[in-house]
Amino acid sequence: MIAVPHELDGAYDPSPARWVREQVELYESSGGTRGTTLWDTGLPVVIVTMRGARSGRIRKIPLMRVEHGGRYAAVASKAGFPRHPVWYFNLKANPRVDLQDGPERRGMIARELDGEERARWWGRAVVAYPPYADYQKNTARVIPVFVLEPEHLPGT
Ligand code: F42
Repeated sequence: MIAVPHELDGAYDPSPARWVREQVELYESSGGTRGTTLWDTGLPVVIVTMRGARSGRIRKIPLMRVEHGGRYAAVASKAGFPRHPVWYFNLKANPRVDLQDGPERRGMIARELDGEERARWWGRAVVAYPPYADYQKNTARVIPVFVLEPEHLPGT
């Protein structure tokens, strides 16, 4: 039998930020049972695995869990930094990602939102993680919002 390589196979470069790298390690090594919340907030996070826009290497980032009907938002807030996080450009270049939500991992396609659809998902994001609203107030950029949709969503 011929093994079909998974699209997101390849060399993994852990984040240079220690707290980010350690959260990814704990989340994945525990099968999505530990390291699944943001510090002491108790609010859930997911892990998004993607391919780097320039290096082609594998990157993994925790994001707040914003789920609705089997789809997820990815909010490129970077705590209200003046510039987009680097991963924003990775998702634009390589929208095929894996999303791990607790023990479940699925292939997803990332699509940046605008207009009414962005506004709807922004509302859901702020409900899930209220500090997003402060991050938007503190930066001149409009914080990008992606929806991550399963490659094969039942009924679509
Ligand atoms: N960040 C958010 O933006 N939103 C969230 O909701 C969020 C939640 C969250 C929860 C828990 C947690 O632990 C972290 C959380 N973060 C959240 C932080 C998030 O995981 C990212 O760490 C953060 O957004 C910063 O992303 P970044 O891509 O800017 O990270 C930098 C520090 C980074 O990793 N840089 C790499 C490096 O080596 O310097 C580059 C990685 C990269 O992707 N390189 C690309 C490539 O091709 O490989 C392109 C390089 C280029 O120059 O174009």
